[in-house]
Amino acid sequence: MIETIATQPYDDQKPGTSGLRKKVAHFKKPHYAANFVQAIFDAAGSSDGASLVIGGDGRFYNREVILTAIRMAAANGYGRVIVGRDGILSTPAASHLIRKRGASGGIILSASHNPGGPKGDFGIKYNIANGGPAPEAVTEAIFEKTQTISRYRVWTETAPNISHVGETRLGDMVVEVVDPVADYAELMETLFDFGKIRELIASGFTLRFDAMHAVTGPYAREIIENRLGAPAGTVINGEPKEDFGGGHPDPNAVHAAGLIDQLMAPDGPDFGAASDGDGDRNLIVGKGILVTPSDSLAILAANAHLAPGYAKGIVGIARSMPTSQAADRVAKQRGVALYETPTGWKFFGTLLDAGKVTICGEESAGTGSDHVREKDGLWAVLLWLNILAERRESVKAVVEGHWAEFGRTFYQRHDYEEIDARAARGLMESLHDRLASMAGQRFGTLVVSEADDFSYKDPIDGSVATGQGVRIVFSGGSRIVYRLSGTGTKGATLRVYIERYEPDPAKHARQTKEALAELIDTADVIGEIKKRTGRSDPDVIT
Ligand code: G16
Repeated sequence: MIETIATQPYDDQKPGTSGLRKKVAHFKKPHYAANFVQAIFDAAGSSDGASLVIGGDGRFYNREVILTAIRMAAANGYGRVIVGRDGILSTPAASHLIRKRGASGGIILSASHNPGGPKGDFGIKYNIANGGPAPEAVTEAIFEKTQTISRYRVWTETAPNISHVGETRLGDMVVEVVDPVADYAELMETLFDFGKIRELIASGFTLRFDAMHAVTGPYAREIIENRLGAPAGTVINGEPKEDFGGGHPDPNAVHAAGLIDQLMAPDGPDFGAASDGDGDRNLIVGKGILVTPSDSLAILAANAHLAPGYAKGIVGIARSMPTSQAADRVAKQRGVALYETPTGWKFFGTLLDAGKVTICGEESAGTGSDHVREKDGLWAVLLWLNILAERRESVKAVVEGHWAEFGRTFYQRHDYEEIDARAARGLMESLHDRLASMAGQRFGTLVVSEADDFSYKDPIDGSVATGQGVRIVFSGGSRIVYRLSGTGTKGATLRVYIERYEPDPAKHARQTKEALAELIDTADVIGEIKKRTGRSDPDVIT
């Protein structure tokens, strides 16, 4: 039976860069999650008989919200929900399921790389029928619905057990519980030469995959250990935990420091990788070398043709604006298009659907292709392994070879976390006010050639996104970009992205910090970071 529950709007349910993210305690406020789910259903339009995919990264509160969402889907006219066993689906696996099963969309419960547990973060994200994150027009419509909501509908009976694969019913709706890994693993086998990678591993190539106690553990064990023959124990921290084992499931130099240390040891493995809370981010590290996400994108784009799924070559590359311009040089040399989009995977969807690009990537450890409509952590790891299996060179040799051919782009992102939101807004406004007078100004040896606030017109659907980050470009092409994160849950996070191109191979071995020293100092001078935030150093450098 359908029950209609009276509720009242919350004024803070505006989705950020990737869905709605808040502290668990915030999500536990009366009707908070249900309001948002109903707003999704109302904004998504007709659900009559449609299929909906539901899953999450297994974090604390995942199961409760999934069971509520199932009961609400039954009361809102869906014909079928497809849910991962125990509520588990990595973000790329959910994207694949939506596409494969022709679902009208999907609800993904995750706060990605943010910490989990009762004191951690939770999140709800809606993906549309192409498998990708809802575009701005849809997230705006969801937000509008949250502002006027007065009731939500829920099926009165409890939801069926989601711990066993199979089909049951809730009212007129079928509840189909699926193995979260099977379809995804099958897709990976169509893209990569598993035989070649198996041979590489059998020849003594050693690797380690850190699943950070997050959702990728079961996927990595099945693919890397069972299907590719890596020895048991290759996947570490492979049990998904509600609080990620107390860790911060963000595969970067700070939170995956243990893995990186292993790879820096002379007797360490040949290849290391990690993924985040919901399995869409990746970290790639070779023996003695950490690969930046921006370099990884460029290298994957330059070598993708070595994997069977991309043997015909790529048609284009898209990167988010703050991602380094290393991929642009690959696109130019290969004669394929390069698109520069705002931060957020949702901006790649139209380009992928229109067949304009094959590979996309972001500095925030995301890379992916047209196989799904999300970034995909394990996909990046498997493409790297396929490339290494073909080239039979070390990661270091591949990276240095790439720099020798295309030049090196030194790159760092500095994050100032949980700063006062007003101070952060003031900093951005001040930059904005000074943009018009910036060109021609000199800072040490650096001369500003252009300064703007990035805006983007989607070449496919014509939609416009403004205020996407302040860019200061210097003659010679070096850049400093300032923007506020759209994924944090406390205060504001200022991100400062710094890059410099170095064509001369004799200078490629320099330390990044050294190569960027003048730009790093200048970033503080122009951004007035210390003065406005009181912080003298970033919390995280990636
Ligand atoms: C999300 C988005 C990415 C974005 C990242 C960082 O990733 O999907 O497209 O690059 O956030 O965004 P921000 O700089 O606004 O914090 P994830 O892995 O958190 O879903």
